[in-house]
Amino acid sequence: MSSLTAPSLPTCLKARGHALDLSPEKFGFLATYNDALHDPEELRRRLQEEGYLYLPGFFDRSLIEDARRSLTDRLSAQGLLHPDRNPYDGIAHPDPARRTVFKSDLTENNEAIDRVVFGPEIFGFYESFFGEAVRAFDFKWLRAIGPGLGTQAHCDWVYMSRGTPNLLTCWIPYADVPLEVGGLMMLERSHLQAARIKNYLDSDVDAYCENRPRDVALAQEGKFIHQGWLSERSDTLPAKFNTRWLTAPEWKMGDLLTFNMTMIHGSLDNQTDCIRLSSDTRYQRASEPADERWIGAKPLGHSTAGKRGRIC
Ligand SMILES: O=C(O)CCC(=O)C(=O)O
Ligand SMILES: [Fe+2]
Repeated sequence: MSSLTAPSLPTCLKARGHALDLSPEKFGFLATYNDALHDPEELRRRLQEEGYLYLPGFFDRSLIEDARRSLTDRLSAQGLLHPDRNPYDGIAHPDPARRTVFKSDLTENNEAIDRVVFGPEIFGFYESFFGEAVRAFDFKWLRAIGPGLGTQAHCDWVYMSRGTPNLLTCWIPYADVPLEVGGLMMLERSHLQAARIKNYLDSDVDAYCENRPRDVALAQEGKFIHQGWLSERSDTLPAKFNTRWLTAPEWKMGDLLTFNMTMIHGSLDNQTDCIRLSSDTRYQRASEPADERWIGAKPLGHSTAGKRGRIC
């Protein structure tokens, strides 16, 4: 395992508007695992130990650049980019009403994105990791995080727990992302403290109480029963879990980060006018059950059809 040399940190990094403690006990950088890329047993061991695998430069950069172009062209066509700037630069439209956050529609019928997230490199990697044929969720999560707040701290399990727990998220940036633009952060070894957040991990954002009128109304409208955040205050979590937030000194196009379902993660706020583009997609053994909300030509997702009622 090797760590990148620490860059000089910006004076202030925020999550959901709150400054993070950047002291070395509370904040640091992800270890890189490229040395074990062709040693699946070692990768499995490290994933178990650390909860994530960070592989800088995993993809050929040109594949990611093509995918980026497909995204910025679509954002531009939707009037969401700065009208006076080159679309490929991904500069947000100055009108705050056009701020983007979650933009999975950009991935529909998008060959350049499919080439990355369903391509031979990524499938080869997961097949080697799992030791057998794998499948991906058909649904693709795409973030186009404009200037402002990043993603709240959460574990992915609460959104996708109806299939195998042996499920991995793959986070891929379609931009070079310096710390001020705000990429993903992992709460170091938080998967080893999963017992502490058992009630949270047992929740399912699409489960509702049939005997609670508020829940029924939300379910019928296809809205979240609860949002699935572990905390709005990422800044408080290193002290609570006695650990650190880890991120990359600068995410680069070509990087891949994969992590397990109980790893606590969130993202930094975006302090610039550049939109941060990234996808998160999911991979598992093809032989194991898959969460029905995320597979098929038109995944149910969190819609009414994806809700599950019970008497509470
Ligand atoms: O990119 C983000 O801000 C959040 C991504 C995320 O939650 C994930 O990859 O599971
Ligand atoms: Fe997530």
